[in-house]
Amino acid sequence: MSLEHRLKTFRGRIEDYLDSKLPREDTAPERLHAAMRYAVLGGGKRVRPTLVYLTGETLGVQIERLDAPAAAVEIIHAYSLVHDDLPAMDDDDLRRGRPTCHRAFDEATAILAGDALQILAFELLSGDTAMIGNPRNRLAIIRELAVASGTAGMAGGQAIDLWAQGRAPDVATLETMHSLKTGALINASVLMAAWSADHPDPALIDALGRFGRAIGLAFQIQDDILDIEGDTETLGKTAGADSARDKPTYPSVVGLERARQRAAELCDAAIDALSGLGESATALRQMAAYIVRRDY
Ligand code: GRG
Repeated sequence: MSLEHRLKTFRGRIEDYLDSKLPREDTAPERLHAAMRYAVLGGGKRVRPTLVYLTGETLGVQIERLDAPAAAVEIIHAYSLVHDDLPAMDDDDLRRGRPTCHRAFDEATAILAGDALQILAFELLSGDTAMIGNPRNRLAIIRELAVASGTAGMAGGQAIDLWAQGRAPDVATLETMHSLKTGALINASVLMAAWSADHPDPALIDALGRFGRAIGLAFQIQDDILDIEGDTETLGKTAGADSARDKPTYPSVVGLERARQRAAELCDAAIDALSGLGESATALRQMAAYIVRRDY
């Protein structure tokens, strides 16, 4: 099966699952539920759920075990986009080709929708009956997502991002910011799937962690490149927004050519990390290449 076919299949599966788990908009509080559904079901590439499914497939994990982790990471991602777009943060009007959540609803509703989505992710992980039964593994999954979302992950990276506006950080600081803000959730997607296996081998977790960290950083570098080279219609968000806001990006700090090289190096490092996994990891290797070649 080609990577494109897999992406399509997993995208369809996660759309249906998310739809079934999000609170319905005809139940109270209707407006809040409508905003939550708008934020999550409004498109998106579904890269993080796909990584959960692909990693699980590589390890022979039953797909039903992966639905809740895949949904939880996408829900956290959706909440982060809602909050990131708010006037107090990036103040964006366009996301996934439509008005941002606070534009479609209002600011207070968007804040609350983000908060409720964050909680919903952990409600799913703590209550889903199809996930791995072993409580140690389940706790590891919950912890993986919690750490990746908090100050040692996404929120911490966002704090550096806010600090960095109008400054000129060095490459190491920029890589830390990118790895935390974006890489941590991508890495967590891979590791949550690894913890869904019956007996995850520590060496395997280590290898997948190296893979996840490399593609996580590569993903944000490619995002920075697309902010320069992409167009608003294809991206579904405002192209050039980072430079307009005087935000340091990989290309603004090291130049476009070096940014491309670094993304390619990280793709190679990710593929290298999977050397012990043989044929079963072919789709994950293809995914690493997709992440640095994508055009939106
Ligand atoms: C308020 C505690 C607190 C946390 C919020 C706002 C925030 C923390 C973090 C923002 C993190 C963020 C928005 C990172 C950008 C990551 C990124 C590259 C987003 C775009 O991801 P894609 O390309 O988007 O996967 P789609 O739309 O395809 O899902």
